[in-house]
Amino acid sequence: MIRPILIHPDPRLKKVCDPVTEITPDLRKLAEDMLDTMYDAPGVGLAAPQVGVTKRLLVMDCVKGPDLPQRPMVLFNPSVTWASEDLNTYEEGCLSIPDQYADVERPARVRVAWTGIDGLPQEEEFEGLWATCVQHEIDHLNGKLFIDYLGPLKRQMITRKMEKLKRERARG
Ligand code: K1U
Ligand code: ZN
Repeated sequence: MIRPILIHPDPRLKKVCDPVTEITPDLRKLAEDMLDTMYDAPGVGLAAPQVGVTKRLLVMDCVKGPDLPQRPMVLFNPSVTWASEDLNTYEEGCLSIPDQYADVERPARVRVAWTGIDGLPQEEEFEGLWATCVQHEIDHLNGKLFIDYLGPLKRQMITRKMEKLKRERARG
């Protein structure tokens, strides 16, 4: 099921999300819906607050190319356990801030620990777009958006554009 994606500014996108204490059938269904919503958008990641659920859950699949097999990933309570000193700059976008892009500098490689959809602990090192995406999504779980890395003028300009977009969408 495709769920509506919240558009910035929205107080739910600024909240520090709550840890998941038990992976219930409702949360498994939410993870499935989030993957459907991410592929439909299309996007390479999605965090639970973007669909209005302020819990520490994200999904991602950074495999690009029509002939490559998908790699849908579901991460409950993800945390960065190690970050490389070398940095990488990527022109990021966000499904909650449509059609706006900006360069963001982040660690080039990160190790991330999380609980899988089967309830088992996992840990993996990510690089390239996967590393950028997992950090962008963990930021969402901490109420942080990629525009928070920009200067105040750029951030304000993008926020005003999003307010206008929301007014236009509300009018229909
Ligand atoms: O969190 C989100 O809003 C999803 C976002 C993730 C992301 C993208 C780029 C860098 C870091 C994090 C997106 O998926 S935006 C859409 C996008 O980048 C994309 C869409 C289709 C194919 C490939 C990329
Ligand atoms: Zn985003």
